[in-house]
Amino acid sequence: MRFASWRLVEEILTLSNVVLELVDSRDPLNTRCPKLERLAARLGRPVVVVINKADLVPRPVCEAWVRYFREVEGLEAVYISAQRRLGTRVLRGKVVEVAERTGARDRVVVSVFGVPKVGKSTLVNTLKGKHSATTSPYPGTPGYTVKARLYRIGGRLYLVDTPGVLPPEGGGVESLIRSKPVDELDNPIAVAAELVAKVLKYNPKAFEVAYGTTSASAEEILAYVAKRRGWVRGGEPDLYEAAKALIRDYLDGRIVYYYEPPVRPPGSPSGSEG
Ligand SMILES: Nc1nc2c(ncn2[C@@H]2O[C@H](COP(=O)(O)OP(=O)(O)OP(=O)(O)O)[C@@H](O)[C@H]2O)c(=O)[nH]1
Ligand SMILES: [Mg+2]
Repeated sequence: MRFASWRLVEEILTLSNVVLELVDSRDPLNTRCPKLERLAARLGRPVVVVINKADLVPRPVCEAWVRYFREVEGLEAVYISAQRRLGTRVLRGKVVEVAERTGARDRVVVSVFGVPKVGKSTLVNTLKGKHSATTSPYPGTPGYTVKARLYRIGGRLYLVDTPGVLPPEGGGVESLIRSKPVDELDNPIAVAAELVAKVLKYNPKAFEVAYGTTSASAEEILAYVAKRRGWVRGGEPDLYEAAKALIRDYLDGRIVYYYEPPVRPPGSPSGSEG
């Protein structure tokens, strides 16, 4: 997996008037990128948290996450479904509003960042639409390693056409499944088991809906997936292939769960919540 170097991230941030940080609506806290947020803050670039895949999560929960980011974390936020093209008008409006507040004049340059598989490419394609073929190279900035181009995406808005792929932070299963291609995971069965446990904690019906099995055992779920897809090795269901398929299904948005935002940022000293 090719992550953007932090030097490149810094260069793109420097060119941007507004920074979009995509997160997965199913688990916003573990798919965000605090290091990007800190770097953008240091460079004085406003971040809009874009809660994507909102089609997978009830709308009131998405709205609660927007309030959480705004009120608890002090970050602008919107929710969208890049895939279904929902919320993109609100997103454009938010970008313009933020850009105006920060004094951007003629051209508003927008960049897209996020950990793997949060939907960056889908959003870039959605924003580019059909009639944004016009590109212009970056304004004369010698020394930039960025070869990316700007796409005009309507009005004064320009998009940096290469999204920044950021390394996942914070550990946990989200980091594991996003740290390398699924085929290169050292132990996909163990990773899938961890993912199954996490998903079932929030949505006991997730695998019934996704696959049609009511089992709550990771091994049984994997065996079920393997049998259903005809993956058998030496007479036994091929759990290894099933594990990789399950992780891919999750990343592709075919396994659904959500949780409510906390009252305070995780790890904050005050209060009793864990
Ligand atoms: N349900 C749902 N799925 C989405 C949405 N946006 C993207 N996806 C799916 O999520 C998966 C990853 O989307 P990409 O656009 O490739 O994500 P990315 O962030 O560019 O991924 P990398 O380039 O690998 O870092 C794909 O299977 C998409 O179809 C969305 O709004 N809703
Ligand atoms: Mg991509």
